[in-house]
Amino acid sequence: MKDAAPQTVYLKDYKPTAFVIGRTNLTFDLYDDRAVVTANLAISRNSLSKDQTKILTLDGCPGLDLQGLLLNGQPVESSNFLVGSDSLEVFNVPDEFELTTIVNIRPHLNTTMMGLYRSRTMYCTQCEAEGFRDITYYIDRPDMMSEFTTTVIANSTAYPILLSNGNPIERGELDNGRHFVTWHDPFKKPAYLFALVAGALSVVEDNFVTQSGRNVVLQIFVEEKDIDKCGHAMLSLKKSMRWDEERYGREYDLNIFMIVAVDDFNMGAMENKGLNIFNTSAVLVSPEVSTDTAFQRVESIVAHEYFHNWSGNRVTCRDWFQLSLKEGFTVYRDSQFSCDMNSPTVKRVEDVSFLRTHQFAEDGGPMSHPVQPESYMEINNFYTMTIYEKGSELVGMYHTLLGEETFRKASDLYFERHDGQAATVENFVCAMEDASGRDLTQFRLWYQQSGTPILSVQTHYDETRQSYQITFKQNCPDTPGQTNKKPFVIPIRLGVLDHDGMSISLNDAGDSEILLEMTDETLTYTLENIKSKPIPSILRGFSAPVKLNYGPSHEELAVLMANDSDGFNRWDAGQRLTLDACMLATNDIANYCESSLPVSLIEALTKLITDDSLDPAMVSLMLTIPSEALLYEQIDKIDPMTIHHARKLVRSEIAIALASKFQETYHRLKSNEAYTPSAEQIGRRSLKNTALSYLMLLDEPRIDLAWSQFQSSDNMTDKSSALVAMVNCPLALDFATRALASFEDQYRDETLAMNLWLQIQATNTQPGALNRVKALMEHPSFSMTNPNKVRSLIGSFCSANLVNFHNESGLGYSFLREQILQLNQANPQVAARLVAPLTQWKKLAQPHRKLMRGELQIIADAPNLVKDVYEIATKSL
Ligand code: B3K
Ligand code: ZN
Repeated sequence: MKDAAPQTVYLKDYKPTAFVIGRTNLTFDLYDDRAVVTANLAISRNSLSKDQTKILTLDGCPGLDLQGLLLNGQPVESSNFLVGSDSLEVFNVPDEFELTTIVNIRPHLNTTMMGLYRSRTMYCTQCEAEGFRDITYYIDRPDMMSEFTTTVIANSTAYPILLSNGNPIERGELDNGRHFVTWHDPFKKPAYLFALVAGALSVVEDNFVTQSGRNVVLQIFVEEKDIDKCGHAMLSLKKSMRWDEERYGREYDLNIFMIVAVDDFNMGAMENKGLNIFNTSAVLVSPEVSTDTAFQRVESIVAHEYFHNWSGNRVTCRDWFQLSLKEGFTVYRDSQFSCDMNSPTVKRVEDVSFLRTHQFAEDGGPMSHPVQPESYMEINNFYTMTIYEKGSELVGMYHTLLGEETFRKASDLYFERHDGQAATVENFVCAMEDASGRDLTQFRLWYQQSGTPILSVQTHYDETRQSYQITFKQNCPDTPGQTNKKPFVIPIRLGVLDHDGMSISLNDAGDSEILLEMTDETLTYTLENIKSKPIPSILRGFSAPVKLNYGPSHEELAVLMANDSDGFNRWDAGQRLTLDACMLATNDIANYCESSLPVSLIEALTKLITDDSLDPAMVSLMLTIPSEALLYEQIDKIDPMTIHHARKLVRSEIAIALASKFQETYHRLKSNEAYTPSAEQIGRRSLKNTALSYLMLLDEPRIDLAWSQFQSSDNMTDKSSALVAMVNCPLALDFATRALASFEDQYRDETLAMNLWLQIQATNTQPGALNRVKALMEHPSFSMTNPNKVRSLIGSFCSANLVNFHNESGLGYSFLREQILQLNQANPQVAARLVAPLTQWKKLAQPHRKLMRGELQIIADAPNLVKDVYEIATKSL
């Protein structure tokens, strides 16, 4: 158990600071085994604060070894300051002064990947959320915006490249083989956006001319071996810069924009001003070692971090309760960008699948929290799908309600009003209100109430009156700390089809789609002059983040799937059909009954796969039935084995029923054209590999196709898809073993490809996965200190190999607990992320429930638990 429970921070306690740091001058003297950090801070009273305290309190951490403290150039007497474990207090300070601190820190011993640390041979930083205090004493909060000048000094042979935020203003040689570079960032920023990099890096350089004609130098720094994997990121960056000018009127502001790729990183990337630091997995790609998914991920993360330059950096957050202000908005911006660069429907489907599977689970679980949380123990635990993905949906709803033009006016207003400020969610809503003239009082509930609203639908057709009524009813389940929720504003995009699939016009103007704004608990919509019972297409484009409770017949779903003019709802109708099939199979298996697929489903899928006019990417998505994790969302007492077998049964039956179609499709889409990550090619590869995965489920699986694809393909998408297909096929064991060995042989030196190799084995659903994972932990390609590898092997096993993780022995759970406790001190953030699968214990059937809870309890009782893990474990019990 913890000695004392960590403190909770509350939104209601927000107060401006008593002092502000107008200017921050930093000097980093880097050595192999230490860094000496000198901070010279120009401090004065904060005019926004009434607090007249004479004590200056700076944030710090136990790792700061204070070597010197000067006030206006004079050493501060020992009676005039106090060093606490995570603070420095200076007494009797005047109203305006300069404070200099000199601290020694030990980056080479820093395994948390927060603050200043080493990744392989380089120095790098990660300061968001509260990592700057691990580097030096500071007022480390986002509303403390300061002008930074940073000098980095290091040995010129080991660290020829010395980077920080802003523009370089001076460089030179020093004694003892050392050199320095000074950087100045003219834009005031909070410390969480500070960055520093030092190392022997190679650079890919390009340039971009902004809409106002300024030239910006673009640089991507990587290790020499990766220099050929930067092209896609550079292209994505230039596209993002142009797109943000065109869609949001946002131009880049410094003369230089840098990206650095590091191997050891807790997340995807970080938007530090002018110096983005990226996980290598989010920047480096090449056709031979990276999948299509990796290419698309790079494009979207590069865009996301770049877009933060306005939504996050120029306008930052007042405090961490406003996190979704920058993250939700930026996710929305990057998803719009990806829609514009690729297929918008495919992107929407992917985003909604992710939201429904993961954010809905979070919202229905013990960590459920509003988009604007009211409290936290550890802010790093709140970089969640609710803050990011649900936050993005909220911005999307403004767009839907206000329309394109007004939404753009509102975002312009927001940026203009708050440029250079630390803003709040409320500021954003006000900008939306002021630009549109709408009252968004009720809309604010989306930020305050947690949980996923349920939208129930009932329809009634009156044949004699020829009228059709749709009644919507909303309610939102209780979530931790919140009961009796008020109704939300729910934008419902609606269309109506006749039984032949033709759109019915909904008003005199002949519109086939309308937008309803639901504000009360119920809403009834009536259509007159309807000749026969129609089929509603509800919540088109997933116009609100709600669960739809509506049970159309299979025939109606089949009509929607084949004819709805809204691509998203066509996909969704197909999902509902396959979901129903999986649920039926689950019941049949649980009751030891024979199970078979509804004929309507087979007919619908046959029609789908034989329609050449459709986008292959969409066909592939529609043939991909709901994941096990999504099925978990539909059930109260989850039995993982039954769900796994039911899903497998449905897939096998689809494979049998459509075998010849899959074969034709596979051969039709095989191609020799040179690889590009274009949406068209990605779509074709996706459908081809979906067909292959079905062909591997036949009684006589097409191992020949998989093997030859594995051997002959020149790109990682096809190679890894073939490998996955063989690894998961019980009859292809020998081939899978040979293929895994040959993969290892070929890509031994390609870190990212080897991570994929680990992941493919971790998600092998065949029995014995835990032992395979344990054996792989001894493999030279695995390392417990690299977050990517932990995620690839341990994370994937526990979150994406559910049938094995949930093995009734409970060994999967105890394995996870061991790994969490091992990482607890070394890397609190990675450890805390791993707890997620165990937090869902209440939804599982016995014995899983009891076993999972038992492991959570062991975690909660463990000595020296970091607050990251403590918060999640205790809140989940
Ligand atoms: N803002 C960072 C995330 C920081 C996470 C800190 N635990 C990356 C992003 O969302 O763009
Ligand atoms: Zn972000």
